[in-house]
Amino acid sequence: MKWWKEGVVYQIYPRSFSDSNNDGIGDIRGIIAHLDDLSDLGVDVLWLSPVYPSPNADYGYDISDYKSIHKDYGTMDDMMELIHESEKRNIKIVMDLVINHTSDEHEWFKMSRDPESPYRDYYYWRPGKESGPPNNWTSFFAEGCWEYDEVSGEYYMHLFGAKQPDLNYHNPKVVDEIKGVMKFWLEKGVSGFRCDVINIIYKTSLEDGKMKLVLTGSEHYLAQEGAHDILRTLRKDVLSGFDCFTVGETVFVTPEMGKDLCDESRKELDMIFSFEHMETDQFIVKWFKRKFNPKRFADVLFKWQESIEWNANYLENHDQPRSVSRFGDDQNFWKPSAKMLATCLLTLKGTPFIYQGQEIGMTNYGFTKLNQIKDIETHSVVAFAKNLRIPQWYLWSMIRKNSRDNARTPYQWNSKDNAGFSEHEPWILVNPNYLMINRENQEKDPGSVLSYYKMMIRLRKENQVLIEGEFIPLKASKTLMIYQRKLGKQLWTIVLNFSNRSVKYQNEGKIIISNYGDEHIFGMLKPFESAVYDNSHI
Ligand code: TEU
Ligand code: CA
Repeated sequence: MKWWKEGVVYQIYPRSFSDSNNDGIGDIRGIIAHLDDLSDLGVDVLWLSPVYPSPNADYGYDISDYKSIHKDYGTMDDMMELIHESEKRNIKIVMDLVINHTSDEHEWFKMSRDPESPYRDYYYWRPGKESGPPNNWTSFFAEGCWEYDEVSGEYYMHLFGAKQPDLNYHNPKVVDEIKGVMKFWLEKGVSGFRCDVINIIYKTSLEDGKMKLVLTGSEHYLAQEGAHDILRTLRKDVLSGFDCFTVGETVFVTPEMGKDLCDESRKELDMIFSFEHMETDQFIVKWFKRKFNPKRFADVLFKWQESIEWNANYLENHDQPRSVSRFGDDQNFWKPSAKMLATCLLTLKGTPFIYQGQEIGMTNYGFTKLNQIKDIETHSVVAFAKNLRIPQWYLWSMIRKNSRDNARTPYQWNSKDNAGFSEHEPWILVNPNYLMINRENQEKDPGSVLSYYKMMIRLRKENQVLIEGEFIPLKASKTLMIYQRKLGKQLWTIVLNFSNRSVKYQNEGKIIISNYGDEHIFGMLKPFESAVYDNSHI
C-alpha cells in the first residue's frame, strides 16, 4: 500500500494557523512551533496552501514568484527547516501548485504586456471585438473574464480575478517552466502537490460559449484532451522520478471525467477532489443554498465511492464553510455532530483530508459587515448582487452561510487574547467562540472533539479494513447513512445519524466505537450519533 493511501493529510492555511513573530499573520515558523501538536494528532502529511510571494488579491492563489517564499510567511531557510523538522516526525510536506494562472505581478506577465516580448504568448492576449471583449465567457468570480490593457491595446483572459491572468498551455515553453517549478520543490524535499483547478488549464478554443447561468464558455476548457496530455507529460517527465503524489482540485467533474483524471492506468493524477457532495445543499451556485438533505449527500458520496478506485475525501477546506455548521448542528449538538462528521471522513475509502480547525470543531463566523470580509470572491459577489438588486437581508444570509472567510478565521489555540494565534491584532477576525472552542481545552478533555479525532485516526491506522477494505453502501435516508468496509473475513459497519433525533437501530455486531462513548445505548442511536460495529464472521 502506498504511503499516501495509508496516511491522513492535514491542510494548513498558513496565514491563519499560527503567528510566530506577532505581526498578525500566520507564518512558517508558526507551523514549525506546532509540529508536535500535529504529530500528536496523528497526521502524516501537511498540505500547505500557497506560501509563495503574492500580492494577495486571492491570498496566495495569485502567485508572483513560484520559486520563493512570501516574506509574510518567512524565508526559504524557514521552509527548509519545516521540511526537515517534519521529516523527523515522519510528516511529509505537500505544496499547493497554482498553475492555471499567475499573478499579474509575476515577471512573466509584466513582460508579456509588451506585444513584442517572447513572454507575450505565455498568456492569452487578444484584440477585442467591436462590441467589447474577445468572447462572451464569464469568470468564476461572477464577473467578465477579459481585462483591457491600455499599454498594448489588447485584452487578457482571466478565469478568476482580474489580477489572475490565465497561462497559455498551447505554449510548450509554459509547460517547461512549470516542470522546472515542480522539480525545484521536489528537489527541496516536498512530497507532492495539490493542483489548483487543474482540469481547466487547457483552453481548446477561445470561441464564444453557449450562454449558461454559470461559466459561459466552460465547454472550451473543462476536462479537455489537452489537459490530459499535459498531466501525462508532467507525470512522465517530472513526478515519476520522485516518491510523491498529486491530488487535483477538479471543478465540475463527473465520476466519468474523474476516472479519466485519476485512474491508475491513465498515469495522470493520483487522486482528485470532487465537488458534487459539496453541492448537494445548493441550487446551481453555492450562493443559493437549500436545506441540507443527508440522503442527497449520502447518495452522492456512495456514487463516488463506487465509481472511483481511490478518492480524496474531504468535508472542509479553505474555500468551504465549516462542516459542523453546514452538515451538523453547531448550536444544539455541536460536539456530537462534529464527531459524527469525523467518523464519516475517516471511514470512507480513500485518503482523508482534514482542514485546520476541523479537528476541534471550529464553526462559521457569522459575518455582518462587508469590512469584516477579506475574500475576493465574497466581494465580487456582493458587487454582482448590487446589479441584481438582491435585498440586503438575503445577501447577508448568503454571505454568512457561504463566505470562504468562514474557514479562514485564525486557528483557536487557547483562551488567551486572539485565541493564542498572535499577540498582535490578526489580519482577519477571530471567532469570538474561541473561549469555548479551543485546542487547549480539548487537549485536556478525553471527551473532546480533538480526542475523538485522535482516536479515529488511530483506529484507521490500526485496522487495515478501514484503509484497503472494499466499500459497500447499505442505506442513505433522511436520517441515516450506513455503509460497510470489508477486507477478507473482516466486515465493519459504519452508521451515521445525521438527524437531531434519536433513531432506533439494531446491529448484531460488537460496537467498536461510538461518538457518545459510554453513553451509547444498545438498539438506539442518539442525535448525531455515529457508531462503528464489527460484523465479521470469523
Ligand atoms: O478554487 C477553485 C474554485 O473553483 C473556487 O473558486 C470555488 O469555485 C470557490 O472557492 C467555491 O467557493 C481554487 C482555490 O481553492 C481557491 O482558493 C482559489 O481562489 C481559486 O482556485 C483560484 O486559484
Ligand atoms: Ca507572522
